[in-house]
Amino acid sequence: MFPTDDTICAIASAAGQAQRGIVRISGPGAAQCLASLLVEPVNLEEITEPTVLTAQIQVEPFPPCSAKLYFWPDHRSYTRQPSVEVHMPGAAPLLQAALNHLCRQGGTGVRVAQPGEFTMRAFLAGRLDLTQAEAVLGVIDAVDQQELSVALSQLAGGLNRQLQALRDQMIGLLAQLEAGLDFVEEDIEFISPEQLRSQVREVHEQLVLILGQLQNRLVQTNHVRIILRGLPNAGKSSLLNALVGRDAAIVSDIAGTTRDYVTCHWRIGGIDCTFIDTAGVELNDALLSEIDRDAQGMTSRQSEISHVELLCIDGSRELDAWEADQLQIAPRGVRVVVCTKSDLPGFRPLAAADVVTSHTDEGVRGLREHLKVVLCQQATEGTVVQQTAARCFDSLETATQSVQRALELCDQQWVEELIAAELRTALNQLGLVVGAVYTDDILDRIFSTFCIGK
Ligand SMILES: Nc1nc2c(ncn2[C@@H]2O[C@H](COP(=O)(O)OP(=O)(O)OP(=O)(O)O)[C@@H](O)[C@H]2O)c(=O)[nH]1
Ligand SMILES: [Mg+2]
Repeated sequence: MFPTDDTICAIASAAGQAQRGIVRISGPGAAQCLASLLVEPVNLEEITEPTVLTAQIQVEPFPPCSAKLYFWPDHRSYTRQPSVEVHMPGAAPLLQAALNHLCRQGGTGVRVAQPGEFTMRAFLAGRLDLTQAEAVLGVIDAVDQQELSVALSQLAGGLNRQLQALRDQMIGLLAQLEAGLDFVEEDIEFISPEQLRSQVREVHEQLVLILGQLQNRLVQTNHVRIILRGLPNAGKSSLLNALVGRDAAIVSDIAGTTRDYVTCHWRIGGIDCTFIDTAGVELNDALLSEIDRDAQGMTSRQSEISHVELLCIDGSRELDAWEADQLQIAPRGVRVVVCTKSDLPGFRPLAAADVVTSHTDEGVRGLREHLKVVLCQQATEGTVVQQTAARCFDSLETATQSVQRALELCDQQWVEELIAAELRTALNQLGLVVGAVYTDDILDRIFSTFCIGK
């Protein structure tokens, strides 16, 4: 990791022609660097407040020029170190000469900053968390208004506040659980089972929400994975074939036709998708062969890595208990409920479900349009900077799974220790996201993508 006790300087304005350019300095020697630029000496030691000066500066071999000098003499700067910003004429040779001048005459140990080093100092000094540091880059890289608003809101601490509140809640819960474990002999109850369950559920709901936001963000740049799920014979494979307009999967009236999963590429509304047709969900594990069990395992794994779920329900027969259950559970990502076989007598649609018959192209047209809207919505609904979404997805997923396990444990007795362990795992993962726990490797990966001067 880079040292933080020396003085760094860099050109902070973009390359190219501009009327003004900015040179940025941070570290204990910032005031000395500033003094070395001034034509007329100023007693900088007397300045104790963040101050703006207008003065003549000179860097060899150029004649003096006028500059605005922003001087933070103490910790009230971006990096929480003495800092200076020199706003001067934007000519590239002049800015480069200023940098050379500072490294040679700004005092001992002044050097050119590495990419992202100012923001890394801000992070290490506790001014920003890692998600905000990534938002700095998000602001710089934003290509449209939407991306800029997302990055600005993350920079202002949107995601940070959400995560911090969650961490506080989990730390509080953990403290109560651990106190209970310490005084287990005395039979003191620090938190009732009902309170515990309700708080763990709250944490879980929040995590699922944030995970959904990250997933949405990833959809924008990655291939979208759409999974078809449902009971055997629900019409999943038929629906896939009808949607893509070819026989991608085998269809038959024998329940259990699809065993391995089938993937099929498709492009809709300018977005690349992969459909994943899965083996119908089998509920009685005891009756399954080994191959069927493997197929069920694959369905679950595919489900975990998909962005959109098409939950297929055969509308020509009564709603099954598993289907009713699924409709009650909040989906991991986006879910579209589809009632199949609308051409059959006795078909009864579910409220708010798409109605299809896979026997005609017309029968799936509505669903195709709906999918297009859902995917386009996703592509514009990002609430998290792309880099953060990519870095934090795994951590947040692990945290969510741990809290989910903790929630399941809440229904059992004498498991406080196990619940505490799950919460600790989740906390640790959230710590990685905000940077409460970090490694040099993580910092390197994040800050090396910055440009110099930021
Ligand atoms: N009438 C009618 N029959 C359909 C429709 N969709 C599927 N079927 C029939 O339902 C049966 C099961 O269809 P599949 O598409 O193989 O069902 P699946 O959900 O993939 O089944 P598994 O792979 O076993 O899980 C077949 O006989 C299909 O012809 C539909 O829209 N209308
Ligand atoms: Mg099938």
